[in-house]
Amino acid sequence: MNTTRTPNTYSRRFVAALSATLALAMLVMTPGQAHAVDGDRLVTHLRIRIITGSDDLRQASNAFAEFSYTALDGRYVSVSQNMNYGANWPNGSTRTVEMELPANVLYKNMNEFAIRFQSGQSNPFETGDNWNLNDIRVSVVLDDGTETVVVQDSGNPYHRFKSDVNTRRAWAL
Ligand SMILES: [Ca+2]
Repeated sequence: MNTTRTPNTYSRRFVAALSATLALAMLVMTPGQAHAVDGDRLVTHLRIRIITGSDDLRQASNAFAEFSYTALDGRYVSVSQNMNYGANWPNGSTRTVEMELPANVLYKNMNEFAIRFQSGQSNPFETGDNWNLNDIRVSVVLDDGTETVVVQDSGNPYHRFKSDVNTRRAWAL
């Protein structure tokens, strides 16, 4: 007779249903969008959109995107890219920068994204530059072409980079 197997099957179904319910509960409770992405997907590059407020990123100043992650062998890796290469980002402008990443960056192994500001002078008489970041949106582009927002903040300004203080703003990923 298979009467001994029936409860077993039932309980397995029950466990499966319970697991699904718990997984759903986790999805509902987890803030942000991270849960929507399979953590083992590869991140190929970042798409960074920045809106400058009422104080520009002056010519000769530089804004760097910094990204860190844990590599497959456990090393902590940090990469950096100059976003404007000394070009002026005027008041109220929107700029989108693509940042290519090294191979084998897993979505679940991302650690931090940051913007670092370096005040520059286009002539010796200029004082230090300040820069108002009003809006930032960073999305990761995965190996299957899908895109997920991982950083989104805005304000007026959201962050004011000054020549000598508050030169770096970081977000945990
Ligand atoms: Ca400025």
